[in-house]
Amino acid sequence: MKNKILPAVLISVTLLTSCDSDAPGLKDVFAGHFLIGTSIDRRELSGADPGALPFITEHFNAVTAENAMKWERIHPEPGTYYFDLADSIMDFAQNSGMAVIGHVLVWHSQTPDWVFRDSLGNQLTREALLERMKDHIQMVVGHYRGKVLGWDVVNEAVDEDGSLRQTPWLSIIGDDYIEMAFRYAHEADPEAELYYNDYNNEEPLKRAGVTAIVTNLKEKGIRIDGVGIQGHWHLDSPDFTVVDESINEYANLGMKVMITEMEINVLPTPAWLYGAEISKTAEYRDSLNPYAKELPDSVGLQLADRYAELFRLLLRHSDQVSRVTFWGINDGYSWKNDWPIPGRTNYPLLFDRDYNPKPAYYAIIKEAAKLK
Ligand code: 9MR
Repeated sequence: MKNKILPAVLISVTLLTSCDSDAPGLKDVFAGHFLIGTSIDRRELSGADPGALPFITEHFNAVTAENAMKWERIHPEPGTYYFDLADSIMDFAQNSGMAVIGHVLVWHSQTPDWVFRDSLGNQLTREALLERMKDHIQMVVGHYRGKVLGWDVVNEAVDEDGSLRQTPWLSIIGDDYIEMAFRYAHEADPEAELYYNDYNNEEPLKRAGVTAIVTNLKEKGIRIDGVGIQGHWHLDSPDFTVVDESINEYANLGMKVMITEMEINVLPTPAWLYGAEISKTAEYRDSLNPYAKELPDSVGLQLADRYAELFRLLLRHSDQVSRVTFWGINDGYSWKNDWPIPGRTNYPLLFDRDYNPKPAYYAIIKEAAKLK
């Protein structure tokens, strides 16, 4: 927005926030309500973009490794663990006083095929796969014991209809693979919070599936602290009333609720590609990439309204919501530039590619200011 004429509705917001600094740190604005997180990956730490790390410490007090702790990265071959990148994230976060979220222990995606097979290529037995899951969790959680605020223990285990997703974890181990993962994680770091994390789990059917998992774990006395709603959302979907209902429903089960991977897609996208099922993609077409040069002000304002609505809701639930994490530091870093359609220019976050705050940033700051 720097050199543009601000739309009239925004001038008051900008004046309101410009007295102490150009753009107060989000973490300070929402202090006392919830942690404000971001994902972080190799690019931010590499030094290639010198603005990245100072920007992160200015605005965020929680980080989630976008990819560095996933099985295929941290444990790509049997018996071989690569902790370097995840360790750098940990060091950066600790030196900056930020909370670290571990992401992720058990997931169907970004998990190498060998995990489910023996050295001859045969499918593992239930016992052997449980052993392998336990070793992995002990090694990774154990490595960061005492340093991670909480782990996404199981990710995306529920289908849209609320049933358990068909994965090798489910077919080889059976329904109890989820509870076993939580048991192993708790053994490996008894102090760490443990979360179930998913996308679209604000929608009623999927929410019912997640509720069943939480209820089962609680009935068995297995530790689970929270539910992550990823929040890969759009200008026109979901209707945020489902988020409102979901926060209440998960919180009523005693769960902390977190929005864990949030962004709001502004590009035309077929509804069958909503969510985050990364095996689904569509081909690039210019008509699906209408803002290749810049985001029109009118769409920037729509995005601001959408974020304002969302943060009004989250602030209303701030006793139930413990963290809100954005999936990317600025528009240039968002995975939404390449998924579900590769090569697009998307604008789903609060800051543009030069770290300038967008109208959406000022809109959520304004929501927090109303409570002061
Ligand atoms: O943002 C991540 C992207 O860089 C990876 O290529 C992708 C591959 O699976 O994973 C993205 O993050 C995913 C997260 O770990 C789990 N929920 C869905 C996210 C978007 O796919």
